Parts: sequence; C-alpha cells; structure tokens
Amino acid sequence: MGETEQVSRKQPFHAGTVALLGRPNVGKSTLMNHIIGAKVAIVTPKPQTTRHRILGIHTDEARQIVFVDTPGIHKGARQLNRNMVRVAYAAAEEADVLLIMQDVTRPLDAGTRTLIERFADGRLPQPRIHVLNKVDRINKDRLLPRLMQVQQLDPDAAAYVPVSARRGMQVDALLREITRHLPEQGPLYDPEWFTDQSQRQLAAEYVREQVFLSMHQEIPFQTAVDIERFEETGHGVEIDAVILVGSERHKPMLIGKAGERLKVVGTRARQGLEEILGVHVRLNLWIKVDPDWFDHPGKLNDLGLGTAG
Ligand SMILES: Nc1nc2c(ncn2[C@@H]2O[C@H](COP(=O)(O)OP(=O)(O)OP(=O)(O)O)[C@@H](O)[C@H]2O)c(=O)[nH]1
Ligand SMILES: [Mg+2]
Repeated sequence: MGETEQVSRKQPFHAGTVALLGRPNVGKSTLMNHIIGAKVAIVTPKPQTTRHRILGIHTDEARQIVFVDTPGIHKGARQLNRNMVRVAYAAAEEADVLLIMQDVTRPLDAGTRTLIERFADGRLPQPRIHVLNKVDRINKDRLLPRLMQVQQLDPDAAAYVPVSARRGMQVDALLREITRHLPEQGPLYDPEWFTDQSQRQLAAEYVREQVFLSMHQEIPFQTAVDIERFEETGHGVEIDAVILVGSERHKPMLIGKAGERLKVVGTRARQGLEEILGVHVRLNLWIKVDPDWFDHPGKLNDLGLGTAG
C-alpha cells in the first residue's frame, strides 16, 4: 500500500566528500564532531592536535556528507610535520568540496592569507566555502570587515559562512550550502557508520588527547600513543597503550607526583572511551622513551602517521 507512491516522491539524494582545511587550532575537528554528534576527532586548545586524516560521516534522509578532517596546515621541520601537511593537501585534492576554516578571534595573519591564496588561485577546481569560526567570541561589528577581507582574498569562492562550531551556531546553514555542491548520488558509506577509525585508533587518540590536555609546552608535540593490545574480554575491552615520549626527562613529568598525572590521563581517557564504545574499558598505560620517533619514516608509518593518511 502506497509504497511505490512513496518511492516516486522521494527527494533527490546527495552524497560526497568535504575536506576540512585550515591552520592549526581553528576548530576543524570541533565542527566535525558537532555535526556527527560524537567525539570522532580529539580536540584540545593546543595547535597540531589532529595528526592524520579522519572521516566523520553525516547521513540523513537527504544526504550523506563525508567530512575529511585534516591536520592543520603549518610549517615544521620534522618529518611528522611534513607528513601532516601533505596529508591535508592530499585530502583537498580528493574532495568534492573544500571547507577552508579560519578563527575570527585571531587576526588574519600571513599564514592564513597564504593558505587562502593558495586555494583561491583555482589550482583545485572544487567549490570553496570559507568558514569563519568562533563567532561566539567576537562582536558582530568585527565580523563584517573580516568577511570583506576574506571575500577580497578569494572573490570566486562559493560561499562565506560565519559559524560557531562549539555552540553549533549557523551550522545548519553551512550544511545546506555544502549539500548544494554535492553530486546527486547514493550514499558512499554504510549509513550506520560515523567514522572510518577502528576502536583501536580511537583508543590511541583518546589517550593522546588526555596527554595533550595535561602536559605543557613542547612535550605533547613529542608524544604519540601506540596500542599494543586491544582485546575483547567477557566484560568489555582491555587495552594496553604505550605513550611514547621524546625525552627521558619527559617521563617523570608525565607520571607526576606519586603517579597522579598519569592516573588522571588514564581515568579520563577510559571514561571517554567507555562513552564512545559503549562498553566497559580496562586501560593499562605504559611510557616509553623514544627520542626521535617523529623524524623516523618507518616509525611514523607504524603509528599510522605516514603520508597515506
Ligand atoms: N569559542 C570557541 N572555541 C572554539 C570553537 N571551535 C573550536 N574552538 C576551540 O578551539 C580549540 C581548537 O579546536 P580544534 O577543533 O581542536 O581545532 P583544529 O582546527 O581541529 O586544530 P588542529 O587539529 O590542531 O589543526 C579548542 O580549544 C576548541 O574548543 C568555537 O566555535 N568557539
Ligand atoms: Mg583537529
């Protein structure tokens, strides 16, 4: 009854990939998480939080938008930094739409301008949407001149959308704008999926997030997490995670007085994992000193931080 009628009245379905691009710390991962409704990518107040390409898949009755979150585009001499930037540009090349994000609470500095200009030259043919993020933090009067500056730098962009990724302001308008540029086709991924990351990868990232949040200065940037064991048990999962640190002297700093700091890292990472995985988690943390992991192509590949993504 009425089934064929329903099919023929179906609205067209759009699907495609959207690269999230920008300088570090502008809010790319926050925006993706907000749209997906889960912490698919870790977020911290420190730049260079995201280190590899992460998919966040939003599917509803009219569209499937596959967000490709990328590491912030920055300069850095280490092999890790070079890989991160290469991954971001590679994601841009493959996407259907480019979202170029900036943080309006910061001045439009040389790095941001260069980045905008690099895409504005039309080297890549995809439509560009400029996202002006963190509008919750600025006065309306400051937004208009900023919009005009961006428009001048890239007059041929498809749209310029001010948003607050943290508060979800104007995100629906952004989704509508994105959808206009996506090809009319069926879903690219199983509509039930919301990320391409394995539970093991999520575990490594959730631990790294807590290390980033609890450590200062250069230490987080010399830290990586390797999951040595991820095992389903009768009660949930048991995980052995090794935190790699760049120097012997970082080890006691991460452990903290009487092991307090490491304990907090472990507790918070476990709580986050229990929430996203929906199972009981037992998390064992270890620390290993490895002074040059971030300059070693083989180690970077092993950690999933090679240029393949
Ligand atoms: N006030 C405000 N803060 C935001 C907003 N969006 C993101 N942030 C904050 O900005 C910081 C960086 O956010 P991320 O999402 O990690 O930024 P990113 O662009 O993914 O950074 P990288 O992964 O380092 O390239 C975090 O402290 C966020 O909470 C926003 O709309 N408003
Ligand atoms: Mg990020």
